[in-house]
Amino acid sequence: MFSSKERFAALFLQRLEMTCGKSFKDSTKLDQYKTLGIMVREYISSNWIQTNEKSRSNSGKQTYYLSIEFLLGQLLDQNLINLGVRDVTEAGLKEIGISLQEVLDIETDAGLGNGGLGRLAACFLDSLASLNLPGHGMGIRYKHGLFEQKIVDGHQVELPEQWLKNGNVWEVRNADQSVDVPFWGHVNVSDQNGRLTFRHEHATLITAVPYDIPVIGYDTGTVNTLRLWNAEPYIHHHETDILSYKRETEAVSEFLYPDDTHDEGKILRLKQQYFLVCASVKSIVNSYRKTHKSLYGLHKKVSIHINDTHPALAVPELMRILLDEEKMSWEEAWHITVHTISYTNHTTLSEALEKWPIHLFKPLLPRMYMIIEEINERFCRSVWEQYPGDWKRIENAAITAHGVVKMAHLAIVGSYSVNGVAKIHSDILKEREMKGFHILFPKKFNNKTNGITHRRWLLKANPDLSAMISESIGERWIKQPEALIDLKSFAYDAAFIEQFQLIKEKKKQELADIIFCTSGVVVNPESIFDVQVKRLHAYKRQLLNVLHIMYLYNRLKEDTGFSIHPQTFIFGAKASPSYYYAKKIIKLIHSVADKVNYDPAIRGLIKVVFLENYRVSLAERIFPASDVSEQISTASKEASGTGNMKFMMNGALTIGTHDGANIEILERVGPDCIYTFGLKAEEVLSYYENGGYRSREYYQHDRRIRQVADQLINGFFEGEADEFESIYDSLLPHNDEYFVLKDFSSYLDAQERIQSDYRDRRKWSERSIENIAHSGYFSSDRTIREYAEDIWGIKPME
Ligand code: 26Q
Repeated sequence: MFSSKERFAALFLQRLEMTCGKSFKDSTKLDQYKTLGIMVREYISSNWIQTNEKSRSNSGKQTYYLSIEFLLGQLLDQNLINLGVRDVTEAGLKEIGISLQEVLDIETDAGLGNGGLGRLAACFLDSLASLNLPGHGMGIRYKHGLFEQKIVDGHQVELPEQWLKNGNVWEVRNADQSVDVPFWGHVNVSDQNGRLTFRHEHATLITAVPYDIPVIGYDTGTVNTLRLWNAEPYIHHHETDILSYKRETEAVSEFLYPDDTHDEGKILRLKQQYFLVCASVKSIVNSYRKTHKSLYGLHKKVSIHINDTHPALAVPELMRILLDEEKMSWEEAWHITVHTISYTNHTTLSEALEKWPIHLFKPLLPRMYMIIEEINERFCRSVWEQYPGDWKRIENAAITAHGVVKMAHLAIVGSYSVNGVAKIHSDILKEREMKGFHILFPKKFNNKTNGITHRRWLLKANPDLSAMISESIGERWIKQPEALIDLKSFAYDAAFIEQFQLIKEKKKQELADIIFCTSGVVVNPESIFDVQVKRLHAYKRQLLNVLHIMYLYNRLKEDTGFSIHPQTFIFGAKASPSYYYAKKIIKLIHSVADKVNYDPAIRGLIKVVFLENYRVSLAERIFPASDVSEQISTASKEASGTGNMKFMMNGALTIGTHDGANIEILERVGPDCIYTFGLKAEEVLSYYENGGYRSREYYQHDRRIRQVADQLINGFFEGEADEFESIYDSLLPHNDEYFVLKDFSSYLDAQERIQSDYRDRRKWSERSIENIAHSGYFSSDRTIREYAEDIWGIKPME
């Protein structure tokens, strides 16, 4: 099908007529996109079947990665690349007058995630398949992914996202593998020949229908599966109010919840979690049963990984199957469960740790609750035996306490492995947040530093740079990203540097065009592109970035002798719809942009841009065009970060705090190739514990801080005098919880170092290339190998 451009073109035209019922001349870009998608599906179908058969054939162990989010982005281009047929496709389409790029641009992002955690899951799928590992994703087929962001007068407005409106060529509905998920009702307990039996009666059933998406490895025959569950009415349902039943059922897979830790206790979110878990565990067990008579050996052939605590109900659900259906003893069932499930923690923010009020939980999931109570009781008893009389220890570690179910405690107790996502994060878990559990189960805890798939974030996003790398060091890096280290010798090669600079300039020009088309702002492609793109959160400190811009503006206005290399500050961020403070920061960025961008006194030396609707496909255009990567979270707060790695891989230099994976980037590139500043995690945590920080002192003693803080409320933003009061209050009356003012001066120093270093373009490029050379470690191939070897015990398929 893809053997030559001529053959491809002929088949494409034929398929187009067959699938769209139109002649080529009447076809739209969407028709062409769908045709190409169908051809790819057909092309991989035998490999997909073969991978499935290999999985079923009883031999090796399988991993199932359960995640409430998979932030896939677009799939067509990546699939063509991984299959090695992109060039022939492009050439074939060109023969018949079609631009491949225009067809690719039609695809809407699959935005089934909020940010880091969801994108990590998507990168992991690519690495699993590319390493030939038997690992599959399981998630929810939300009808609407993360909201679409519009900016109206500087304010964020959310619109429902519609990724399925033109259908989805990648999914296959497998209704014959549907399973039913019970909610509500009650549990009938009876004694049958001396064994207690539990029957969940009068439950409301929802049918989970799987939609399977192929996950195509790079240059391998492996095609794994991402199974997304759709919530549909149970066919034999007999309740009188059928309409409200239908509505409530479909609501379960209707919307992705925005990352909102402030907005607690939504019962629909708990329904989603059990829906994912129950459907996934049942389908895993069903498929295991096809080749095994009993479930006693399940943990030897199956590993279930839970991505944060959102799928932590996998613990009681697997227990339920083993106890109630398989009639195992508690001890047998517990042994299997704890040897099947592993858990990744993605945060130490205590407000983000999931807790479900028992009064909501128990009526919705009565059997789950009973099992959790029993797990808790046995666990507390074992702690008591080890530490008799230590009530405090038991209270702190209990799974249910003070009217809530603590999902992190359930996940730790019910799994054999607990990992953090960067060294510092794993250390903080062990030494602080989860210290009590680390003492009880020291061997469970481990670190797996995050990674990103270099096949999307470099090979796909930056084809020119990729081609240049391959010309210099060969193509080995695509399958073995550590080979990027060979670029080190090119970092000081004049011809290489020159070519690298040309590519960066081209990418910056392309981003400048996007900026102009989407926001109307004209930016100078020769300016420093200084970029902060990530979810909007107080701890990520977009505010620190903005206050620095305001300082530069003031300085340029006041001091005519002061000049800088032109710098363009680019932001992209979605705020959770109910996160008031985060939305104010978006408005502030726009107000600063309005001040700065059109003030003739600034002479175009600084520009501020907010890119609307930040998402995976836009990110792919941003990283290759960046010079400076802003990773400025309050130390200890960002578990890892993964954007930092995407920037690095495209040659941007990091300005960052000693937080998350920034620390490991520093370890690799060395202090000359990264701009670090600010408090260390130890210092931040010690202030939280012992007090001693008074933001007002920094306000009083630093004129630069006083000026920018006052400007938030003194009418500097004309007609918006009250708009930013809450931001001002967060800094002063509320004593600046995230140490923005404390780190301000040190951040300015780092920015000044950037200004002075950027003037020596050759040196700057050397450092960029050093960053790329060291970025191989941050490929998710390395991360997934570590998971496979240390946690899951899975091996590449033949
Ligand atoms: C919670 C309650 C109700 C609704 C939604 C949520 C919710 C949803 C998503 C809470 C948190 C998330 C996402 C968290 C996340 O993305 N964490 C990030 O994970 C990355 C991958 O490990 C890390 O690199 C980041 O540091 C971490 O912030």
